[in-house]
Amino acid sequence: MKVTFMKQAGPRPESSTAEVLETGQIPSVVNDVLESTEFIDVHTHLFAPSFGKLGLWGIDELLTYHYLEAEFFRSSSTTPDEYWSLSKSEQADAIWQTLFVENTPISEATRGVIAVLKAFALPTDGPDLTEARSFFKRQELEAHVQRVFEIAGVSLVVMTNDPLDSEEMAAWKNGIQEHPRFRAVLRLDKILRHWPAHWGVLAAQGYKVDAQASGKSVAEVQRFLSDWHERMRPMYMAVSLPDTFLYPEESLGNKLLSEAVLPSCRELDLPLSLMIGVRSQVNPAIRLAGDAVGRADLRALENLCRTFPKNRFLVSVLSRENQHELCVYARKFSNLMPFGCWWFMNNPSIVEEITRERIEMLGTSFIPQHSDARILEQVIYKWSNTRRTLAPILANAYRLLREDGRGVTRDDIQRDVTRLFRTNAESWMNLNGR
Ligand code: FIX
Ligand code: ZN
Repeated sequence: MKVTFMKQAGPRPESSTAEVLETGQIPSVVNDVLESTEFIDVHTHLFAPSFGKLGLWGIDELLTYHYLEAEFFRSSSTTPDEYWSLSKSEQADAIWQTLFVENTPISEATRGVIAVLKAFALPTDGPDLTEARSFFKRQELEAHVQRVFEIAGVSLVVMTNDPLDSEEMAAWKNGIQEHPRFRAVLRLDKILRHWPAHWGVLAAQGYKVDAQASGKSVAEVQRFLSDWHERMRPMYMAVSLPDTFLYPEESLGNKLLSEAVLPSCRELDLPLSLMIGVRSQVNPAIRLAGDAVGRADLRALENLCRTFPKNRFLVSVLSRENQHELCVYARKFSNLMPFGCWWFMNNPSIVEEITRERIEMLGTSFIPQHSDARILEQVIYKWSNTRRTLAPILANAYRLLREDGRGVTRDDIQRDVTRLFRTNAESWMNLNGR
């Protein structure tokens, strides 16, 4: 029996946002709310303009994105060595020729470039990049950043900041002008995954650490983290972990994780982001494009959430096979916040599958997506893809809710979208408190 219902309270206000929507109205209202709500992008590799050349933007960077390089090497006879010997613009020309002229750009990453060109009314089927290059050359970066964020419907992006990267270290030490649209993150891969190769950098800065992370090393790493917390005012600390990551397990990384990083996160009231499942450099010849995915044993995450109940874990997993487990663990541990459809998961067909499952199992208590943008203009297509993919999923969830006996209003939809793309992140990262 189809249940129809009406809100009992008072006369029906004229087209108010509190009015219960007819089934037919739901899709357009969901679209409207998604389009009109500015999102927080919790994980990118973008840099504020004051970081200079560290921040990538423009057509040559868009085309030499490692997602496109991976696809280029599949469709071109050019060897990786030949490709790396080209200049940036020659590389971009080669990728445009192979993936956009000699082939139809129907992959997610190539369609992304087309969407960016369209957003700036630039030709999407030109034989070369002349017009696009002159357009980007004319842009003044700060104004361009504002325009790109406006088109993308993003109010704030969270960067990925490596305190052991020499270029970035120098930028921070010279004093970085804070930018209202860019917030920092303390990325700790070098400390937690490559200590043997990097402890020397801390020692050179006067921190009393050693190769075995013994003696004062743990306390000194904590001092290092609090110094960088002071300098960066990060939203969270972060590390990407291999598919082979286990916890507990005897390792330098796990020692520093449990004895230095997690205590510092508690002390500084910061979440720790774990991005789990990368198989690094399975094909080093294609550099950044050479990473792959592996299914991880998420019992490591189970053990961390249980062992450190006062720590907040922001988690994204790279393997499709780990997505359901992550949802289940999030139902078990309220100190676990799943976020995003990371990297090889960031394809509409898979985003759809993951997001449906998360709504069914977690309601609105997760962060659906992040862009992982490495080039500024990528936020335009990464977020339009997300809005396009999520609209029918949300509309369907509300249609089912109505069929099951409870109507939905525009206010309900706005509250849910705001929670999914803003307040979950704000509260977990304590954004407004920093
Ligand atoms: O570890 C990460 O933050 C990954 O997102 C990157 O390393 C990766 O190269 C990437 O760009 C994924 O989209
Ligand atoms: Zn990333």
